Amino acid sequence: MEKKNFIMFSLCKHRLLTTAVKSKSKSVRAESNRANSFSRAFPSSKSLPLTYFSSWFCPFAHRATIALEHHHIEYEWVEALGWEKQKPTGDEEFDAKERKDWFYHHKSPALLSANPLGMIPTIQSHDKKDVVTESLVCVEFADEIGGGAYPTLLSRNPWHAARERVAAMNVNKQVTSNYYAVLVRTDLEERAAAFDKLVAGLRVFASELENEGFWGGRGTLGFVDVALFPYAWRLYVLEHYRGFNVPRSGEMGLWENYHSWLLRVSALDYVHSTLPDKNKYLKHVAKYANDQARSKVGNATRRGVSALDYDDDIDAENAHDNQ
Ligand SMILES: N[C@@H](CCC(=O)N[C@@H](CS)C(=O)NCC(=O)O)C(=O)O
Repeated sequence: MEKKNFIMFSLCKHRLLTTAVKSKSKSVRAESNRANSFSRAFPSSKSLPLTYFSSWFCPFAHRATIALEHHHIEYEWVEALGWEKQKPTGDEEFDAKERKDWFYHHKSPALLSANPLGMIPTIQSHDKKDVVTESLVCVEFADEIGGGAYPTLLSRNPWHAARERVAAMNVNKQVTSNYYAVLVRTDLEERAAAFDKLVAGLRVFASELENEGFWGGRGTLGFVDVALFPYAWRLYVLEHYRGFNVPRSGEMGLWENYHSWLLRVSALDYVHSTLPDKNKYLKHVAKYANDQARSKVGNATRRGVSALDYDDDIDAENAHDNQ
């Protein structure tokens, strides 16, 4: 049903990255009646795909990908972030004898022109006039342009939707930021404390699961599920690098419910097709686990604040510290 073409674009450092252009076939769109609703939402860009700056490894972007796929929204995927090892040039304001194996992001020029912060996910309109950033906002955006052929991820009931937004913010606070803390912090006790907080966050999430459904008793995938899933799916890396395991069972079936939810979401066709290769992702995460990653979330976590509290001005100063 889906066709993937590959185009190339050149990066600022004259590098080349492969960019997957992903689009839904016309028949799928006809089937879902989405074309009509799409043209209602975007009268000037009728059936022209969105540009989706993303990256195969990014759990934040994974949220946006799932939301776009859920609604069968047509998009062009631009693989916009890469990594490169940098050696000191001698001009740095730190001792060039320090380690030389830090990884920095290089970014597609098109991403930087759409979003000067160079963050993904970033969704850009076909005419390049509008952009959407921030993963949770991208998920809501997908709901808004989805056209109604598929259930919205955020409840239509404003009371429920408000509760879901708060729960998703808690996922960020309790799970997302502690995921990075467990990987990046070097103090063993801090790592263990961060993992306990992460498990506490999963417990709060799982307390809203029923046997067969999704968060909050929904019958279909929802906003809070999408907020957590990319992290929940990636927790095997904490077992691998740190030896920390999410409980398999206990607490009156809470953990069994949690794991069956994880399997249920992973098994949805349109989610399954978005999962990265497990070994490839493990290798990618080694940069974080070995204190080599110099990304915004990595730098903020090393500074001892939430991964989401990145601040380029402060973090640029600390970027070369090992702690
Ligand atoms: N708060 C953002 C965080 C997104 C984020 O940190 N994305 C990472 C990739 S996983 C990024 O774009 N990093 C660029 C950088 O570190 O310069 C969101 O929810 O979308």
